[in-house]
Amino acid sequence: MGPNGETCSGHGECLTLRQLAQDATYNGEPTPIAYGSGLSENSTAWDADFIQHCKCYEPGYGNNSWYNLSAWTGYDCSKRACPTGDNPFVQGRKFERQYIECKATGGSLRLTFRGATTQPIAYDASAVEVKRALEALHTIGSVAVEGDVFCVPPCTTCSGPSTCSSDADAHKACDVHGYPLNVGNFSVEFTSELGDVPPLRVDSTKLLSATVKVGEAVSGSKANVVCSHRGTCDELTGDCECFAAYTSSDANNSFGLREDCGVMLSSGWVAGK
Ligand SMILES: [Ca+2]
Repeated sequence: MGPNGETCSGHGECLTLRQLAQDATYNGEPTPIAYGSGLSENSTAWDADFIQHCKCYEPGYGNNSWYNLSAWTGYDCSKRACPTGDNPFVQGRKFERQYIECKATGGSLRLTFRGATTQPIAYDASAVEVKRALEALHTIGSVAVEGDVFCVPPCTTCSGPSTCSSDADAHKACDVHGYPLNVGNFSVEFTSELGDVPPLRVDSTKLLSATVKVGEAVSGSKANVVCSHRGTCDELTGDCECFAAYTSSDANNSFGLREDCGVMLSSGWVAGK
């Protein structure tokens, strides 16, 4: 109850254990569980529909926010989660990078990350269009996408501007100067979601003559800790109060918009203290 008697402080919904198990996630990935399924065959999970608990809202990235600080937390959803970041003193940790190999002659596909699904992405989309579709998800803040054309068949020999000598369907695999493009071979680097993130899921049912493969090129290894362990979390506001000399980073040892205390202001400033 909130101070005015609202369920889950007005920032969540009250669910039974059975419902909560159906909504379960692992590393942000939906992983529904049948409550009581671990019990022996003839037992009943007596409390499945009696015990209730709050499931707090986690709106994620929305309203053009640059960092995911909008989650509510606490047993009654009365507290705010603070931004997370990498530990600024550990070198060499990496953002996760996944590859998407795709060949198709038409249609569109959808990508799903941590339970959120994009609008249809055209088979011949550019890297900018793929990036825009992914960043529109509430589960992703920012990604870096590389590649030229998403899913068109490759061209062995480009014979002129946007012209493939061997395959009429592959004309989009040649650029306006008559050079082959990097097709069907995209990489997606997760620059806001830290740590080992779950794989992108592909719905290719609307793609024509498609083969699609998604995999992990680099497993994310950055820490994903509250206020980068360089500040304290004000649970009323969801703001990090950074220790002296630390400020907002980009999770990559530079200044950024995470508000996570993940970068040092300057070593000279510290030495002068
Ligand atoms: Ca991963």
